[in-house]
This record gives sequence, structure tokens and C-alpha cells, in this order.
Amino acid sequence: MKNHEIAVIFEHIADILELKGENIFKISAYRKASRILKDLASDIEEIDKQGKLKEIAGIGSGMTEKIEEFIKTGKIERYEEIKKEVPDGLVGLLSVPGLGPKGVSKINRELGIKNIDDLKKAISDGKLRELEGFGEKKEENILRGVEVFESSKGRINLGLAYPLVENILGYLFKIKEIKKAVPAGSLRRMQETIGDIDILVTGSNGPEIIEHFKKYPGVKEVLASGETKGSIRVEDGIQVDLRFVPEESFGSALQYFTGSKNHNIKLRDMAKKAGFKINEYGIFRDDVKLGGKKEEEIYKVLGLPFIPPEMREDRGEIEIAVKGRMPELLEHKNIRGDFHVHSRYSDGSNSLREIAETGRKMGYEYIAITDHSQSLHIAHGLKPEKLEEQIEEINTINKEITGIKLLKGSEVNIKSDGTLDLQDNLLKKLDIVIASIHSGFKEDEDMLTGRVLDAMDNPYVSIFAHPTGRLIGERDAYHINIEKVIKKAKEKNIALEINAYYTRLDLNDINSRRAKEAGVKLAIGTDAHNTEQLWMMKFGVSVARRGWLEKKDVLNTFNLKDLKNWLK
Ligand code: DGT
Ligand code: CA
Ligand code: CA
Ligand code: ZN
Repeated sequence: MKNHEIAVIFEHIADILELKGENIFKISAYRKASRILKDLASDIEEIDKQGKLKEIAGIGSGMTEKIEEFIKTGKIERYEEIKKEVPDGLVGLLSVPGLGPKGVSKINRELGIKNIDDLKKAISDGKLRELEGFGEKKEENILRGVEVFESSKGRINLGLAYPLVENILGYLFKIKEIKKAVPAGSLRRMQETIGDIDILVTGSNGPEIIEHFKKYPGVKEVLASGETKGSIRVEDGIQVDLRFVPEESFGSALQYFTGSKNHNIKLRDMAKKAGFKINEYGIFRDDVKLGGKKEEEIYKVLGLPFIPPEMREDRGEIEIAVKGRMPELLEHKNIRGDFHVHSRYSDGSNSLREIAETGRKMGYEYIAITDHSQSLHIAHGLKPEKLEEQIEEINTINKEITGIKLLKGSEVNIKSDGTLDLQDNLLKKLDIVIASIHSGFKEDEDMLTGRVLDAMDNPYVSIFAHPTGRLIGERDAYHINIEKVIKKAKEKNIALEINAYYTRLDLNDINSRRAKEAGVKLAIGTDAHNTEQLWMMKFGVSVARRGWLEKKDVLNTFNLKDLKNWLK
């Protein structure tokens, strides 16, 4: 899909314009269009073919023309022009958390910094702190930013890799020689970021399949090509490896290439001690093949239950499999609703009715409408009167529509003093209250945790949302003591959120597991700002599975009646 590619170009244009200090409205038009494109579930080329480009909400005619230009010619002239005006590395510096366009311009002007290496040198030489408006504290902050930037380099978010893989699989199945094509590696384990994409295929003609793969429309470069393996680079430098294996060893190859490496090493050791040998070709004893066509066979021959890919991280899963104490993981089909959705009332783009309709089509029993509260101005937080109005509209819709209920909710901002942004008399009228923080990210642990614990004392709070505040590859978690939050959640019977939006995934797998072990319920919310994003529930479910969560641990599996009881 070209969606992501165009989105990235728009983002780059916005960055360059920002460095040049241009009109902020122009800049934000590009950013907005970029975000909408990234979140779009349908293929932009398909939309163009149907002549519906103009109908995408939030994208103006100027942007539409550029999208058309890219689809037709493979480039955007405006981008080619302004790209020449600033050095590449300089634009890259904008991705360092803690450095904005003004800062980048300044360090470039005054210190001649042109890229990340220059920046690191300036920091180690103590030059940055001497610059007016910078200082020691800010320098330290930027150094952290450099570390975050470098550690995320080369990995892409699951939420971007996933639709790309679906697209590649769809393309692969266009030829009849293909019998099976399955993603392996970190993507199959649904790790939050992906280094490269691994796909395993089988069918009637390996070389032909590899040839076909190399002609994938999104290919930028063919990196390697042979009889059984092909490797390509697609948009954003993402590498995709394709391996062809014969059907009789498809299962063992899938087991091998799914990893993780540490899981496989432990499993292999265990097999060896029991007198077996496992590799990508099968499981053997005294050179007799005992299995390998199906993945389950590997585990079965070893006397183990099947271990779901999301658990294969060598975090104790083999040990509990040996003891026969595998959890029965949450499944997507167990999900009955979504707890975190924004509407047009605040910064979302759909009406309440549209949200309800989409939820119904998805087979949901309920969706909680949780727009921002008043103090969050940048997100058009709702004033109390507006929330009252929304409550009324939800009551009306719930009377008129069947098959799904909208829950009256709010994502209430926790203020700097630890109080909530809405009065109790209004909170009382809501079915569900999710509390979250959006400010004070630089506070120390005691202060920030204290604020949150105070807010959790409010009896109307049902869920604490995106508890650590991290943004994958962009911003670290704020200084929150998650142990204390979990303890408090248990005490007050508050659920902790697994925010399923692909840049958050917060709580993450490890913290979700900690919460579960403490007896705390987890509530998955997509934080969707338009109905197309509701599908990201999938990523919330995968975090839950990676955290070993079962149906009973997750609030979204409750039916409406049980949910209402729990909320009481
Ligand atoms: P990534 O790509 O960094 O997100 O992580 P993975 O897990 O996809 O790793 P990758 O692409 O290097 O390799 C895919 C799988 O292949 C990996 O999960 C396990 C298997 N594998 C690769 N190299 C080795 C190895 O040296 N030993 C073992 N046991 N397995 C390996
Ligand atoms: Ca990989
Ligand atoms: Ca690989
Ligand atoms: Zn939200």
C-alpha cells in the first residue's frame, strides 16, 4: 500500500517547512494529512480508483492533488524541490525526542551541527550546554533523546508492519503455485516493534514463487535472491525475507523461524536431553523423522502442549508447559467491546451514530465514548455543558439503535494537583470514567505517582488509561512507579488500560502480566479517533496474550450485564 509511503513524504515536507520556519497552517495541513493516511484502513490507490479521494475527511484539495500525483508518477514534485534546500541529517535530527525545529535550526546555525554524530560530539564536548537557551538540564534531556532515537532506529512499529504484511500475503496468493504463506519471526509473535519481516511459504514451485515475490509492486530493491530464498527492501527501508520450504517440513520451519531465538535455544536443549533433535527440517530421534509437517507436532513429540507464538519469549513459558499449567490465552473472539473511543465532540472525526454503527458491524455489545475533558484544550476537551449534551444524545441513540449500547464515558484529565477535571456530580452520571494524565511528564517519580494515586482515590474512576505514557520510539515512559499503581488498582478495584493504539501499547506485555498476577483487571481500549482505527483492538489483544492474560483477566470479555455490575 502506498498509504504509508505518502504519509511519510508529507511528514518530511512538514519537517522541512518547519525547519525553514514557514507558515504553521501549511505545516499542520501536511501533518494532519499524514496522520489520516497512516490510520486509513483501506488502500489509497483503491480509493483513488473509485474516485473517492475527495471524500476522505480532513484531507484538503491541495493534499488530494499531491496524493494523485504520487499515485500517477511515483513522486511529489514539491517534495523533490524542497528536499534540496536542507541537508538530510538535519531533518533526521527532528526525530530526536527533546529537539524541536527551532532547536535544530539554532544548533545548525550556531554550532554547525548537521547530523546526529555532530550532535553527539557537541554534547560530549560540552558545547551544547553553553548555547543560549540550552543549559545542562536540557542537554541531558537531549542526550536521553539521542539514546531513544538510536535504540529505535531500524525497527518499525507492529502497527505499521502488520498491514504491510497483509498486503504482501494478498499479493503472494495471486499465483496458483502458492499453497501456504505465513508470517514468522517477531511479527508472528506480535512483538511491539519489528526488525525485519519474515514470511514462510510452501507450494508447487519455489523458484517461481520467489520470482513473483521479487515483483511485488512495493519493491524498492532486491537484496538477495535464490532458489528458496528472496529478500527485498520496501518502503522506509523495511526488509522482507521470504523462504520457501517443502510442505513436509513447513511446520518445523515455521517453529524455527518464529523464534524467539531464546525460546528455540531452550526448547532445543530440552529436546536434546530427552534424546531428540529439532531443527528447521523436523523433529528426529536416531535420525528417524517423527514430525515436522505441522508445527504442533514439534511440541507434541516433546510431550508439551502447543505454545502460542506470542508466549515464545523465554519468559517461563516452557517451564509451565512442562508442568502442564499453560494459561488459556485471551482470544480476539472473546472481545465484546471497546473502552476508549473519541468522537467528533472532542478531537475524533466521527459522530456517535457512526461509531455505534461500526461497533455493531464488528459484533460488539458496547462501546464506551470517552472524549477528553475540558482542561485538555489542544484536544478540544468537553466543557461540562457539552458533556451533558453528549449524555443526552447517547441516551437517545441507545433508545433508537438495537444490538449495541454506547456507554457514557469520559477520559478525564488528572490535573497537576491530583484532582480530576470534572466534578463528582457529573462523573456520577457516567457509566464509565477513564482517568489519564497528559501533563507534567518531567515530574519526578514521587510527585507524578502521587498525583495518579490521589486520582485513583476518586470513587468514580473505573479505568486508569495509558498508565506509563510512553510512545514507542518517540518518548520514554514518564517516571511513574507502576508497582504502586498496580497495588492501588487492586485496592480500589480499578482496571488498568491496555491502550491498543499502535504507538502506545500501554500497559505493555510485561506490565500487563504484573497487573494480572496482582489480581488487577485489564481493560483494552483502542483510543480510536476515527472508526477506521477500531481494528487496532487486535494489537491490544496481542499485548494481552504476550502478557499471558486469560479471558477472566480482561474486562472486554464481560457481557453488558456483568460489566455494569463490575462498574458499580
Ligand atoms: P526481529 O526481526 O529483530 O524483529 O526479530 P526476529 O525474532 O524476527 O528475528 P530474525 O528476523 O533475526 O529471525 C527470525 C527467526 O529465525 C528468529 O526469531 C529465530 C530464528 N533464528 C534466526 N537466527 C537464528 C539463530 O541463529 N538461532 C536460532 N535458534 N534461531 C534463529
Ligand atoms: Ca524478523
Ligand atoms: Ca529475518
Ligand atoms: Zn484517549
